[in-house]
Amino acid sequence: SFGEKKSKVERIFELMDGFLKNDPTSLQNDILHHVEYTVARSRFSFDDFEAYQALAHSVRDRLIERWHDTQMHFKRKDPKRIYFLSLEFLMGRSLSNSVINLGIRDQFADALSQLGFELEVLAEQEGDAALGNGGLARLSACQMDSLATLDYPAVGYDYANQYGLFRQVILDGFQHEHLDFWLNFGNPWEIERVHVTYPVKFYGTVTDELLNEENGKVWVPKRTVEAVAYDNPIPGYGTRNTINLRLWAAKPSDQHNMESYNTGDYINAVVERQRAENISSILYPDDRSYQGKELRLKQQYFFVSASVQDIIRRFKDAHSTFDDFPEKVALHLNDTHPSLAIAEVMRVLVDEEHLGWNRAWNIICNVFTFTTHTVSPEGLEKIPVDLLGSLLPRHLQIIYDINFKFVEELKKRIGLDYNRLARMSIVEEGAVKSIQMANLSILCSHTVNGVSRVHSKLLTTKLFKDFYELWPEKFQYKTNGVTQRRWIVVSNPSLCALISKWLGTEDWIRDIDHLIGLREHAANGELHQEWKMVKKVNKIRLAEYIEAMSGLKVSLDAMFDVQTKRIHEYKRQLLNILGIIHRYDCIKNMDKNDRIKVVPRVCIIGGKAAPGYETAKKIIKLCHAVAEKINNDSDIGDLLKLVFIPDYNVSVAELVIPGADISQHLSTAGHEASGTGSMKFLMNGCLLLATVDGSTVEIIEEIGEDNMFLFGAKVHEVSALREKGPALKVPLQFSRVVRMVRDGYFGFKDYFKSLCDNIEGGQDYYLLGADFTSYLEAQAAADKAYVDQERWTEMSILSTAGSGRFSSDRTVEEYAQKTWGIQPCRCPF
Ligand code: GPU
Repeated sequence: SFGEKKSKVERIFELMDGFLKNDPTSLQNDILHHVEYTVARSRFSFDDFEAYQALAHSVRDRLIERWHDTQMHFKRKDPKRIYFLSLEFLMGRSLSNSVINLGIRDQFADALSQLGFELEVLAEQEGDAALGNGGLARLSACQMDSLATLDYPAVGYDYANQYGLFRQVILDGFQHEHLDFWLNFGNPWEIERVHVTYPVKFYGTVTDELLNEENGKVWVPKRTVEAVAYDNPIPGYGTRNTINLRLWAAKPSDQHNMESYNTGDYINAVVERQRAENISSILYPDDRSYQGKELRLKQQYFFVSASVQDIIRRFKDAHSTFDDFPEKVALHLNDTHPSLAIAEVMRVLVDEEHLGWNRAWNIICNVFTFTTHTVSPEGLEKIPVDLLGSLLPRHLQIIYDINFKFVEELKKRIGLDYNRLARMSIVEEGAVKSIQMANLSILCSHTVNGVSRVHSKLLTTKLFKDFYELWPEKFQYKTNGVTQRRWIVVSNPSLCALISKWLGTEDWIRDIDHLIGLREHAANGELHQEWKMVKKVNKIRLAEYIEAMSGLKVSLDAMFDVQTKRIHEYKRQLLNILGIIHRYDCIKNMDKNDRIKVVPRVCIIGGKAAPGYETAKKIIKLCHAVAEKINNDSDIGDLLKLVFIPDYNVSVAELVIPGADISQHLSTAGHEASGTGSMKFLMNGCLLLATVDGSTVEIIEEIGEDNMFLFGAKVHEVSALREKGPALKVPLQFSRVVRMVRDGYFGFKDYFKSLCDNIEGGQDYYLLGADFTSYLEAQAAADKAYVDQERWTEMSILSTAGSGRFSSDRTVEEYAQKTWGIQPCRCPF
């Protein structure tokens, strides 16, 4: 009847007049609703895992509201966006992080307790999202958290791994790799976007016919797979902004290989199409080493191509000319892994948008930025030309063309210095002709970043010296950082509360500069008491975990000494183990009176070895063999224990780091680009025992040498030491502990032989022998400091207080201003 017909919008408002509510009853209703209708269990009977799922879906609903608002806001404001391309994101768990960032942790905890559940217990049900290997991958995750929190209009892109990083299982002290079926039980944190898909093409030929110089060429690909978007909302803290991490999953495409359908071979056609999914099934588990595998290249191109199509589609929705592209788009290459994006954008602009080479090139040079995470030339990706030419023939041509013009230009600038031209060329001639992806990335990016000051120095004086001399203005560095939301607020709630109490504010969670305020209380006896209590709580948590895992009981009075990170020769876990053997040997030879003075230690080591990295695997075995001996020696008791924590990942780190008294960062100087683990320990009031390498150099400036235990050769001393070869003097103590391993004191004599050979007789590339004495001295200094608990506690407080500079908020702020040229775009509440 008249006047009663409502508009669609009115009707919608009538039905949904606002956002989901966060009072206890609403939250409980939502959780039960998801138990019944999403998880499909009876609300009268569901277990912890099902409760977690229902809870996660209730949180997801709230994330989606903010995510929608943020995307709408960005769309309306159309700011310049940062597109963060990374082959690895180590997100870990999402539940606790999400409820904290949404500001509804306590509400959920209360609501759950009335239903008979504990938030912390349910949070343990979640598996880790391990779409990455180590530091590089976790850095991407920390930076996403900071980008969201600081209201930057950012999108992260990667491919969606079906299996994350392998699960490390230890049997008889040996590492075994098991598949991580992390998606088998569903993933409430992702949103499948069946309508956001793009075809990604491979193989085929490029027709010779040149449309004309301006219009580009025609690539006739032979295979197509479909990229389907899976969106992962990343909530900021203290803001409504919730940004997107878009992951692409490979699905069979209709356009793929039509002939096999037509020949009637239906079953084979289906099986072959199904193979498309392999592209996004697995994560390569070897960090820092490049293998030239076709599948890896496919993964890189797959996610890059889908992302570039997505970015260009979004741009074209709002703009009519590509000349505006650099004002709206910053494309970040997180290491060289996504650097095919350069050739892909060029291909789209030239071949599909017909902009002409020069116009396209100008655009390229103004949108790309690049960060490199390595210090070693061997770590740089080189893609064999044959491989690239067969998989992506047009991209290879484009790279050749870019290189041709570059080398011509270079000859004009530097003359015919053929050695230098060869070093700088994107195409490397040699036994295997290949594309030097770092050179391509440097050439095409307007900014090239290192990840610490020392790293940057090594880049400009060694690795990329030639490029630096040509374009000094391109080179910058942004010292890495980690997010205090994950590494204090989520992982160490007691410390979080204590910090807020003493600072009188929670502002440090959003603005880390406040943390420095702890310094003025560093000598306060009352704070000392509370600080020690917090450490104790975290040590108890860790000790319980160790006992549950290995049956080993450890003493809470002992110093918890932790080294957790990927196993690498340069990170020198072996130095740590040899130091432990030395300690054991000393204690064994002490009389009663001296033993009383020994500071008891629980040495904790954890980390994964790349499956094909034999030496790293031997180091893991050695750790177990030594632990077996020490832990079963009743003569030693609580004076020394050694524990290997298996399957170290983000959630294990959240447990281990807050419980550590001291942590070790032992890389041979000049080998760790930055190191970010140390920053997490630092935030948690853990003292550092470290070489003067990577970001430690800057940490020293904040914390002061007196509050850390430093040792070892400095960056500039390393090469001279190496040159000495067999003439290099090593201390007797070193030879003695190596001999114990060689002689089979810990068993497995033959198996460990190569480990010993690697570090003796002039073979000791990572200088374990050369650094051994000063390492032991630093350890002795740590023991001495631990005896004076008040002094130790003060050092611990000063560590946390000085950790502010190592927040990823600072890093991201620097990137935004100096590299990406982006502004915050805050969604109204
Ligand atoms: N890093 Br290259 C990785 O974790 N994986 C890699 O493949 C490469 C570097 C690390 C660096 O080793 C570490 O020093 C740095 O802190 C981290 O990247 C983040 O920049």
